Amino acid sequence: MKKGKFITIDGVEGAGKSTQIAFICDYLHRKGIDVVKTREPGGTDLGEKIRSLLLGLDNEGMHSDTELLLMFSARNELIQNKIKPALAAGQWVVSDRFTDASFAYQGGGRLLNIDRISELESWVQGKFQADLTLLLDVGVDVGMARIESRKTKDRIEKEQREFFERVRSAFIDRSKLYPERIKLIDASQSIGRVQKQIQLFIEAL
Ligand code: Z5A
Repeated sequence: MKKGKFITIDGVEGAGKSTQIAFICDYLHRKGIDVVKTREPGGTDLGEKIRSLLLGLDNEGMHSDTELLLMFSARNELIQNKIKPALAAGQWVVSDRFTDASFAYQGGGRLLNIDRISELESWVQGKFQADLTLLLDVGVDVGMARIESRKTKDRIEKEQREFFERVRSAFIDRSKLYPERIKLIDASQSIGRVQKQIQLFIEAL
């Protein structure tokens, strides 16, 4: 069924995901590969509505379980209606964030039970996983400084520094757990150096 490749990119705020996704898509296009770019939460009409609920400041009292369930609801829409059809048609899919973010933000940040997140992962994904995950790792302070000039913070961005330290640690733990799939890249380096490493991983894929 799956003819294309599925690449995800993750990391804390300001790690450079959007910057590097633009590079990846351009690189794949130049190789003659038909690529679909998407993001989480979101990426479908319904998913983008769920994203607004998740990140909107009018939902500040949202329960952590609700947050987790909404992440996986949006993910189900994205997998079933966009990612799987594209991969079956031979396109490559590049997603700005995916399930590792739920383990990092809801598991690490919100301290939700990892087994429950794994249950949802099995339910929504079965054995479906990314072929390659690029984890851009940068210190929380460096990442925050990079996005400092943005005017507004969304509901999750308003969390305390300790929350993002836990998120970062959870991401690193996952890269140790799944070294074949998750490639940890030092994103404190220049944009060009990060690109060079990404290029090597994509070539290998
Ligand atoms: N979330 C969750 O909780 N659970 C889940 O399961 C999922 C998501 C899927 C979505 O936000 C939020 O949802 C996110 C996690 C949560 N919450 N938070 N907080 P998002 O992914 O849409 O947005 P973001 O994480 O806040 O991304 P970002 O702030 O846009 O960061 P970025 O895309 O990684 O960075 P960037 O825009 O590419 O770069 C930021 C700036 O740094 C820009 O000026 C660049 O030019 C500069 N930059 C980039 N790379 C470098 C290097 N290497 N050196 C110097 N400067 C650089």
